[in-house]
Amino acid sequence: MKRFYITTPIYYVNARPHIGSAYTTVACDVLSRWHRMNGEDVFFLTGTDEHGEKVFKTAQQAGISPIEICNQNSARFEKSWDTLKISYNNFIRTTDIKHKQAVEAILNKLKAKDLIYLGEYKGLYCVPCERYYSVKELKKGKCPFHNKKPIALSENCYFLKISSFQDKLIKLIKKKDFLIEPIERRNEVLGFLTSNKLEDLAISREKVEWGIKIPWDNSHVVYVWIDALINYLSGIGWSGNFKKWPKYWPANIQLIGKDILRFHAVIWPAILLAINAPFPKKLYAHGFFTVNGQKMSKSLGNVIDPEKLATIFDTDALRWLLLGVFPFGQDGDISMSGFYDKYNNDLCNGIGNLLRRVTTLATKNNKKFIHPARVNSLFKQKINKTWKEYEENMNKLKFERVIKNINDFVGFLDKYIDKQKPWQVSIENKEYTKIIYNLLEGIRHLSWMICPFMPDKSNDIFESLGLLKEKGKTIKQGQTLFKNDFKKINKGKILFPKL
Ligand code: ME8
Repeated sequence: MKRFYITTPIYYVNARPHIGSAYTTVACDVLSRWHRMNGEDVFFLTGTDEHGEKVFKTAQQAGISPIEICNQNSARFEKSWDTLKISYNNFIRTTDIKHKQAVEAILNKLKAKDLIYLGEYKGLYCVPCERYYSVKELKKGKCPFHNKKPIALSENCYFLKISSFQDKLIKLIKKKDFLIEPIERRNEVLGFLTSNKLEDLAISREKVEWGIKIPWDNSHVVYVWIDALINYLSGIGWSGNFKKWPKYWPANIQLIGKDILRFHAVIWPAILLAINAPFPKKLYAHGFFTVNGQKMSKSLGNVIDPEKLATIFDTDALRWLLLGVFPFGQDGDISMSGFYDKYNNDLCNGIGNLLRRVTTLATKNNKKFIHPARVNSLFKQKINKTWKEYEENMNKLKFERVIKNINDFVGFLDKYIDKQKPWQVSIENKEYTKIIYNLLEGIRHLSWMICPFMPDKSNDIFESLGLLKEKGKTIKQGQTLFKNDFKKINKGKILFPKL
């Protein structure tokens, strides 16, 4: 069976889940469900990043221990992901003992290979980012992401010799053995790697208490980013065997936001090269969104809680809205008015209204619609074409285009009703049965199409078509054309009430 391993970043546990982390996680979930529908053996990993100075400070401010903060906030992430119907296979926490063992094993290996040495670091450190910045990288002396002045740090630390992997990495990216998408992000990484000499990386902190200790020197903890990246291996059960990688490794897709591209496109691959591990097949960095044109931040008070949104729109609809409002991979803007518009257009007046129209026509006189000998060839063409485009777009992570393909298909079905005017045809007439059969078959396909985005609404549609058995099928079985009978149709509930 084909395997598919997909990961989200692990989110900082000192913050609450917000619409940004929900965005990446929902995208991974849609892909996971799509690959499962295709009969693949999917492993979907997400989790929380629990060490470092930020967590320590948050705990101090709250007057509780760091692990208590981690337990509380990590549970919040799990709860939010449950609300959003995230079908993860494992939720990794970097405070898990197994993760610690994996980190220690890698550090010991790097040391044994003489790739680690003790030195002194002088630099500008941004605590919210948990990273050092060079003067060149700052914007007017401030962190480009947090708009805060970094602090000048000088401390002893261990360094990882990553410079020796620079040429190899450039080759791998150029040869597309390590795919970075979209193309702009690949160019960004190649531009960086070809015009800068990689500096050795500081991988420990001396004055930080909350972290995994360097195995041979307990006065240092592992730099939180090195600790965090290793989750992609420990999260699938790897705990230190360098001869046997877990069955799901390498990852098929590592999905991240573009803010953490360099860690995943340079540092993580350098570590993998150093330990001779296979590379993830694809790294995809999506864009960032603003809220009403503004950056989302605690100080502006515009951080959106996905659970609150889910109570307004319902979770399935929210998943659709998040991935449908702007192209994945590009930057965009979200707003409540934009969500309401899309909800009303695509869902309430689109899919919901279509389903109501068709089930109303189909439940007149309790008729059954048994698959006919003659089917509408235009329908056949449209369904096949829609699936073809859908699959291409889905496999390229062009979620908003998939959503457009679906909307377009809904428009086609609506137009078919308007043109055929079944209300002018007698129910007893064979033509009536044929029109409605075509429509029901179209809606059955529609229900499959929305399934990765809106799993429960998809089930509701199958239920009103009297086809609950569809749920147990793979997509290939579901995509067969005009083979189904519709014997127990019911109007069902209103799927998307007007808001
Ligand atoms: O960086 N638009 O965790 P984090 C789109 N722990 N996506 C957004 C977003 C926005 N406005 N805001 C956040 C970390 N994201 C590290 C990762 S991985 C080994 C360690 C998403 O909690 C996006 O996916 O700050 C981004 O990469 C991630 O949240 C950052 O999450």
